[in-house]
Amino acid sequence: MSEEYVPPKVWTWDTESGGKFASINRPIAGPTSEVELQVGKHPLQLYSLATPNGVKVTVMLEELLALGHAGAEYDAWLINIGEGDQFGSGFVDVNPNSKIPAMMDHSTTPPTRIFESASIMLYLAEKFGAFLPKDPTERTEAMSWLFWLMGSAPYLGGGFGHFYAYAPEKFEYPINRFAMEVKRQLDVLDRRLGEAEYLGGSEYSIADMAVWPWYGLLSQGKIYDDAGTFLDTASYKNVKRWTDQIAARPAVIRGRMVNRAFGPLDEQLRERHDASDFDTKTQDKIEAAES
Ligand SMILES: N[C@@H](CCC(=O)N[C@@H](CS)C(=O)NCC(=O)O)C(=O)O
Repeated sequence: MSEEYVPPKVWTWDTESGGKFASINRPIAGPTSEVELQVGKHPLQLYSLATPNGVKVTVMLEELLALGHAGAEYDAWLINIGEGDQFGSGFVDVNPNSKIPAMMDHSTTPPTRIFESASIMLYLAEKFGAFLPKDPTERTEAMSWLFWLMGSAPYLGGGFGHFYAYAPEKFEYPINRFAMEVKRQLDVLDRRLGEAEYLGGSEYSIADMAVWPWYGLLSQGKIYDDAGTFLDTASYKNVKRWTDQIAARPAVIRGRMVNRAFGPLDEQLRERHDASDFDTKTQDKIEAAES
C-alpha cells in the first residue's frame, strides 16, 4: 500500500473517499431535497433499481404474478442512486435508510411502507401465502438462509465488490480479506446445494430469490467485472447447477429487466407499469421509436 494512514483522534468529513460511489456517500441520514414520489394505478408501488438488492423484489413480484396472484400487479419506478434519488424527501419517507428497494402497499388503510429487501419479501410471502414452505422445518430452513443472505451479502457487495471493482485503487489487503470470505460463503452455499435442491429444501422459496441475485449472478460472471474468474466460481458445481436452474425461470428473466438502466438495451425495462411493458417498453424499443 502507498502511504501509511494514521487515523485522527476524531473522524471528520472533509474529503471524498474516492471510488465509483464517492459522490453519493455521506455520513448523515435524511433527505437532501423535496421530491414527491410518483404513484401509479396498482396497490403495490415499488421504488427501486436493478442492483442485486432490487432484483430480489422484482423477481418475487414476477414470480407471484406467474403463479396467478393478480393482486401482485405493481408499478416499478426507477430510483437512480448514482444521481441521489434515494435522498429525495418522498423516498426517505418510505425508506429512512435511503436505499433501494422500497415499497408502498396502498391496499391497506393507512398505506403500508416496507423497506429492507428481506422485509419486503417476507411481507409479500405472507400477504400472498406463497414462496415460504408450509412445512415448519423447511420454512425455518428457508428463513435461516434468507437471514444468512442479509448478513453475508454485505461482505460480497460492500466488501469484496467495493474493493475489487469500485475503490479508487486496487488495495491488496481488503481484496484478499474479502475474497477469502466470499469464497468461504460460496463453499457454504455449495455444500448446502449439494444436499438439497433449493436452499430451504425441496421448494423454491424467497431464500433462493434473495440469494440468487448476489451469488448466482456472481457465479455467472455478471457482477463485478471478471470476479467470477478471480474467485473461480466455476469450481462451485452445486452453486452453478442451482444458478442455471433459477436463471432459466421466465419470472427471473423478467424480474432482472425491471428498473434496469444499464446493460443491453433489450434487457432494460426502466419502469414497469403493466405486464405488456415487457413487449413494448424495453429501452431498445423506446429508443427506436424516438429516432
Ligand atoms: N440491506 C438493504 C441494502 C440495500 C442497499 O444497499 N441498496 C443499495 C443499492 S444495492 C443502495 O440503494 N445504495 C444507495 C446508497 O447507499 O446511497 C436491503 O437489502 O434492502
